[in-house]
Amino acid sequence: MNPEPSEPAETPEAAGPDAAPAERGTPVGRRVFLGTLALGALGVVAAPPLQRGMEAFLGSAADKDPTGLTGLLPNGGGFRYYSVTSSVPHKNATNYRLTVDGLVDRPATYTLADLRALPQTRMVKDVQCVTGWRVPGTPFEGVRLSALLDAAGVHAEAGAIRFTCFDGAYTESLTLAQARRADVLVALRMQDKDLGHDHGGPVRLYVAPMYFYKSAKWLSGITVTEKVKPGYWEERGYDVDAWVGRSNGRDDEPTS
Ligand SMILES: Nc1nc2c(c(=O)[nH]1)N[C@H]1C(S)=C(S)[C@@H](COP(=O)(O)O)O[C@H]1N2
Ligand SMILES: [Mo]
Repeated sequence: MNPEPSEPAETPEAAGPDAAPAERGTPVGRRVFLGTLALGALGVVAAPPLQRGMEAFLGSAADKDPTGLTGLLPNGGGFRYYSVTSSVPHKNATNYRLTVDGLVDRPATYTLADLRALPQTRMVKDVQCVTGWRVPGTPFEGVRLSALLDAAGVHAEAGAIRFTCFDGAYTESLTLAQARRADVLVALRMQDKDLGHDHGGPVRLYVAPMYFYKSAKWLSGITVTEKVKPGYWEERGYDVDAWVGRSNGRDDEPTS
């Protein structure tokens, strides 16, 4: 699998690991045209689950925006919306829960209020997607993952973390050493605002030194395991160790 589609028209993004059944916020310009071509090619090249997701997205987008131009407007932030599912339940302070379990002494379930009550860390670093787009100087704020791991009491034989999401499909992984880095957050805020639904709110992972696919949105589970189990895109060809500029055949400037 080519980890770096050079142009969507030649290598539709839907065929690559960043295939986005619902991608919005594409900056106006050449990519808009190419992106539109890529959408046109989808029916031919997409795997059936992605195709279903795209059809669902196009259907719902058309309901709200008969001009079809919503997806072509700049979103002001340079981010693109990605989800591997066609819809994701909305969670808020009332019904959001994050579980920490697996090889730990003290499994725990956190509400949003619980997470907000813990010490918060703010970092400003670049975001880099493996398909090429980059958003410089993005503030993220939340609880260090290492703090949640320390609170849980990780067993000596543990070596990795598995992340699960309330979209019901996406997964990610880190080694325990990566997970303990000070620049890995369970993020509650992004761009100095509470994380909105589209960016994975109310809680997403933020792995600053790695390509953005590691930063699982709609985070609902942190399971301590013995070994790394590759995540959603990693099972589909992306590098498990996703250091920016040192993986996936790319040479981007490091983000931190
Ligand atoms: N649950 C979930 N998390 C996810 C993804 C996804 O599809 N589902 N996509 C990943 C990829 S490839 C990127 S580039 C970023 C996109 O984040 P954004 O939608 O906030 O721009 O989320 C990452 N986390
Ligand atoms: Mo991505």
